[in-house]
Amino acid sequence: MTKTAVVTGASSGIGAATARRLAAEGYDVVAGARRLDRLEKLAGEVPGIRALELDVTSGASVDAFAAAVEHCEVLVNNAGGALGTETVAGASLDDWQSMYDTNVLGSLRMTQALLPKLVDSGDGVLVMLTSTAGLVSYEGGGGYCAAKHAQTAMVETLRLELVGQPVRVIEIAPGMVRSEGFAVTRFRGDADAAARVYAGVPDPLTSEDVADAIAWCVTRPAHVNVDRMVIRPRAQAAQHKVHRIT
Ligand code: 8X3
Repeated sequence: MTKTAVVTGASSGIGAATARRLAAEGYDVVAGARRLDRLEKLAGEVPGIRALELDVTSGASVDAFAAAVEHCEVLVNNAGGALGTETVAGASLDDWQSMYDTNVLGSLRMTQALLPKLVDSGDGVLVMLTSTAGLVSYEGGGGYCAAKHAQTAMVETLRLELVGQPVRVIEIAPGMVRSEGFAVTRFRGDADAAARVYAGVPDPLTSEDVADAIAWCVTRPAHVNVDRMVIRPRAQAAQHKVHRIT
């Protein structure tokens, strides 16, 4: 029986790259996202990917999605993102609420919906896409850092709670990734501001680099749990220590 991998937020960036990569590894991939047109394009290009509409902020959508997944060996909780760069003092409550709902509660909804199938598979893998923003904080990143720290806490808790059950719990924490859309969304569509994030940085990570890391962790033997993989470009030694060529 071919194993099934579910990837959320699969219409672009790390999610799309992960869907492609896991399909290449031989999984049946169920790719979920709100933008069905993009998902269907991806599914049309890559054999082994099925497109299924998914809004991780909606319990009804998550339930319908999970009901359409017969069995599940891998769940990649990737959907999420950053909104805004305001200080804590100046931040919008709506932005914080939205980031918490997508990154944290979205992952929680998906985990609750598919965990029984991961357990039933006898060799399940749950991957949580956090960020280096889940490990350290930085100015202007308050809401995103808070949400990512919450996901880090969730994945650590889950690993404790699931010990003894046949499910690996893996956290992938990328640093600077030049992925389609991430910075543009954060800067509310300002492409110039988004481009400045990566200005002069030789070779930020790509979505494919992160997908490669995910695929490596997922395809280890069942007894090997990579608890957390922190992955940054060589040019980023730490959150604030970035080499730029000017
Ligand atoms: C993205 C990494 O540095 O923009 O998750 O917070 S950072």
